[in-house]
Amino acid sequence: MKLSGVELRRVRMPLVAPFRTSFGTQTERELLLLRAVTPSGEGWGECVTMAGPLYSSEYNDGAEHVLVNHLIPALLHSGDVTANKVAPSLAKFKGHRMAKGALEMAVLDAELRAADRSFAAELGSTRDSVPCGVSVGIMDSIPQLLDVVAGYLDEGYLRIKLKIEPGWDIEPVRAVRERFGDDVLLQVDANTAYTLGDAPLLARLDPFGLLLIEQPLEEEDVLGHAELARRIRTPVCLDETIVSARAAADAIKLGACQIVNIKPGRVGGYLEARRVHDVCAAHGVPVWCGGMIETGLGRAANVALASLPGFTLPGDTSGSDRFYRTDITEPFVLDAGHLPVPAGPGLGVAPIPDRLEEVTTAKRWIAS
Ligand code: NPG
Repeated sequence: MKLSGVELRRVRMPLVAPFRTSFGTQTERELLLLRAVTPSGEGWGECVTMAGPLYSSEYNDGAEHVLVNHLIPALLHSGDVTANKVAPSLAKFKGHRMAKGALEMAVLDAELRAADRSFAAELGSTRDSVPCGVSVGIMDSIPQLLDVVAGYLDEGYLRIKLKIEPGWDIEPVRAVRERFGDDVLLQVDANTAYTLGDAPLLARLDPFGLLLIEQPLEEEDVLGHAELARRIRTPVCLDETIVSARAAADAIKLGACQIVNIKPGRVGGYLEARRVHDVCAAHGVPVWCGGMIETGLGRAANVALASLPGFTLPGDTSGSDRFYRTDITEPFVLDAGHLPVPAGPGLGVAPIPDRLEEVTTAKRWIAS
C-alpha cells in the first residue's frame, strides 16, 4: 500500500463532568487525530496523549512534533506501507509509543477497510460483545461519590473502578461496599500515587474483596510492586509500567503483577497490545482493556481488542456518554452492561464530517 500523506487534526471536546485523578482534573479532552490517505482509501488513528505530560511523558504538542518531524516523514519514505511494517520502520526513534501507535492505527484502519476486514477479525476476536466497566473519578465528598456510583450501576455497568489517592482510599471503598454490597465488582486505580512505605495502609483495603489495585507505585518501580504484592492480599495490576510485551513478561516473571491493564497507546499500538495479551495469556495472567477517554474511533478499536479471549475482566470500555454529550462518531451505547464489537471494515465506525469539523481546532497535511 502506498501512503500518499497523513492529515493531522487537533480536536477539543468538552467532558460531561470534570474527571479527577491523582494526577489532575480534566474538564475537556484535547487530542490528536490522524487520517492516513492511500490510493485505495483512508484510515483513522487516534493519539491518546493528553494536553500535559501528567499520565506519561508523552503529550499532545510533543506527539505532534515527533509525528510531523520524524515519524510521518520516515514512514512516507519507507516505500510500500503495511501496518505490520510501521513499528519496524519507526524503531530507530526512541519512545513516543502513543504517537507511533496512532500512526499504526491509521495505517491498519486504511489497510483493513481496503481489505473489507474488521479490527476484531484481524486481532483475533472471539466474541461479538464485551462486558463494560466504568472509571469513577475522585469526588468532593462520599455522598457525591455514592450518587455517581448509583447512577452508573443503574445504567448497567458491570464493574466499578474508583480512582484513589492518599486521603481518598479506604473510606470511599468502605462506603461503596457498605452501600452497594459485596457482589459489586469493584477495583481501585492509584495512578502511581503511593510508595512502598504505604504498604500497611494499602493492606487495609484487603477486607473489601477488591478485584485489583491498579498501579499503586511509580511507573519504574517494578521490584516495589513485587514486594507490595507479597504484603497485600488485593491482586496488583499494572498499567503505566507495562509499556511493551517485554515489560509485561518481565513484570510477570518478577512477581510484580497478577493482572495487566492493556492500553494500546501506552504500548505503541494495537499490534503490540495483542502481543501483550498473548504473553499474559501464556502465563495465565488475566488482562482487561484500559481507556484513555477516547472518541468513538479509539473506543471502536478498544472494544475490538477487548473481545480477544484473554480479556477476562470487564474493561474501561464505557459508553460514549460516560465522557461526551456528543461524540464524533455514532455513539457507543451500553446494552445490558455490554458494548457491541464493531463488525464493519476497519474500525467499523467513521467520524461524522460536520461533527468532526465542529471540534477541530487545527489541521495540517504532511506528504512527501
Ligand atoms: O474510560 O476512557 C476511560 C477512562 C478510564 O480512568 C481511566 N483512564 O489512568 O487509566 C487511567 C485513566 C486515564 C485517562 C489516563 C486519560 C490517561 C488519560
